[in-house]
Amino acid sequence: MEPIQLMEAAEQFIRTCYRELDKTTDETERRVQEVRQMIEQQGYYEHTTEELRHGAKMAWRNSNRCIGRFFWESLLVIDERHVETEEEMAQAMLRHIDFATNGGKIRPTITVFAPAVAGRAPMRIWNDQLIRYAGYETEYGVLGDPVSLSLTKLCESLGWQGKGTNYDVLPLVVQIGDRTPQFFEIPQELVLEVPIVHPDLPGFADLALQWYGVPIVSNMRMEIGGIHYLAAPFNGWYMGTEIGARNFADQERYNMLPKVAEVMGLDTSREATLWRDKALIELNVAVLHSFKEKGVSIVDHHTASQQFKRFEEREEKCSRAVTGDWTWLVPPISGTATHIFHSLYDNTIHTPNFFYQDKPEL
Ligand code: HEM
Ligand code: NRG
Repeated sequence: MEPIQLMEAAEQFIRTCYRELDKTTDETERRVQEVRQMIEQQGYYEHTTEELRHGAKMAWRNSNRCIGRFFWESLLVIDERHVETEEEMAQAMLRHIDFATNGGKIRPTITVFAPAVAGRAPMRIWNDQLIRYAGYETEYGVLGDPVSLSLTKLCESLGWQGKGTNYDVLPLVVQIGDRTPQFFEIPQELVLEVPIVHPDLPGFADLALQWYGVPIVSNMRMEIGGIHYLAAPFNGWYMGTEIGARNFADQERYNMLPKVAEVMGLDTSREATLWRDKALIELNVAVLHSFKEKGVSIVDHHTASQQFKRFEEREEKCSRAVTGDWTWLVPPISGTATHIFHSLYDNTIHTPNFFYQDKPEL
């Protein structure tokens, strides 16, 4: 970013941030001057711990596709900007997993590594999420999660070898600058997993489905005040439909609807029996039931929609316009049963925010 644009973005962020934090005009102006000086002298500036903390919360608050934003103020921010090596990066990511998992009572958390600035080697995470299942191409079709085929191949090229089950947790893969990426196995005891059972259909357990407890998105770029954090993994807890209506159900993922229909004894000879819909619902019942039973935080899509409604109301009270992406906010099942389907959302992108970024390169 050009110094002028950076200065503009920085100033805008500092002013909004300091206003929200009830800082005096004096303190705000002093900080703006200081930031201006840093940018002039070295081409970038550093966020204070407080700016980073609040900036990350604002980034979540501005995430138009996220239905979980009611909780934005409770985000826990772990500042790991001092980390320098691949080994230290991996250690910090393991600490994140442990802290956020919290024995099942999931804590919404973000770990922030050093941002990309001129003259410093960028820190990158190759994983889409810190915990995800490997996917292997076999002569009988894909084993595991098809979404992970390319990362799994890369891991294998680096010397990693999975067990070859449907649920092999991939290692953490990190890269600094143009060095070769390094992989680090995640100790099993850090990975909380949930076997999927159904409250009143015993046949469900035979499908041997399981999922990990904590979704920790690690491929997005967090932008605060013109500073780009390329490695800033964050997590909340799952909404049940992410697993039950997408990860297990999508044909390009685990594609379980036909098998679920089978254990349910449904008539799959015609689409009009709505066997897919019936299977989808019971699969989602099973996911919510299993997480609850194991004491792992999860939210159903009706409750999440109600929480999102309260988020909209609270933002309005604070005189902030809510932005949202309708196409993502509407849950993938029973959308019309939520208020979101019947609402209109302004999809303007404000910063701070999270953005997609190009995958790292070898
Ligand atoms: C997207 C729920 C916490 C940032 C989503 C989606 C859901 C969701 C259902 C759509 C995902 C999809 O369809 O693949 C929740 C719940 C949370 C939570 C229940 C519980 C606390 C967070 C946190 C952050 C965050 C802590 C960041 C600090 C985002 C972003 C997206 C998103 C950036 C869009 C991802 C993309 O474009 O691929 N969230 N979320 N969410 N969420 Fe949240
Ligand atoms: N759909 C993805 C996860 C995306 C983010 N979802 C959250 N984020 N709940 C999946 O693995 O199914 N979060 O930060 O809690």
